[in-house]
Amino acid sequence: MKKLTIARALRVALLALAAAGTAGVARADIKDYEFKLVEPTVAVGKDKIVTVRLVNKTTGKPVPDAVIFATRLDMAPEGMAEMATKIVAEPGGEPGSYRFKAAFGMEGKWLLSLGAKVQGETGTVESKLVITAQK
Ligand SMILES: [Cu+2]
Repeated sequence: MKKLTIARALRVALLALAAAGTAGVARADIKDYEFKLVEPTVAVGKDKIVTVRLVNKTTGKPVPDAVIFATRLDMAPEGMAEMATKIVAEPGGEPGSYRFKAAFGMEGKWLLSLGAKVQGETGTVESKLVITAQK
């Protein structure tokens, strides 16, 4: 009885390993994707637009239709992680580009944290980008 369970567990593990190997060959890894800021700076004030581009690092191509499920914008780089501002997705932009609208109430470095799902890939892309707000 116990022997049978071990044999079964081993078979499941081997199957999982084989599947992982195949997946690695057949498709890109989620780690191959990254967000990049189109502009590293933004003006201080309300309703400022931040544009990021999602690219496949191995091909250099933009990646459209990603689902952004998490965003946060705060002043962590300035030691003010608690100073967060509202950020909302903004329609428009080229395929592979993603726009957000936010209020930058203070000069300095802001940290934009993004979580996204890419079509056809398992796992999530997580990026932290530093934007400098200036007058
Ligand atoms: Cu601040």
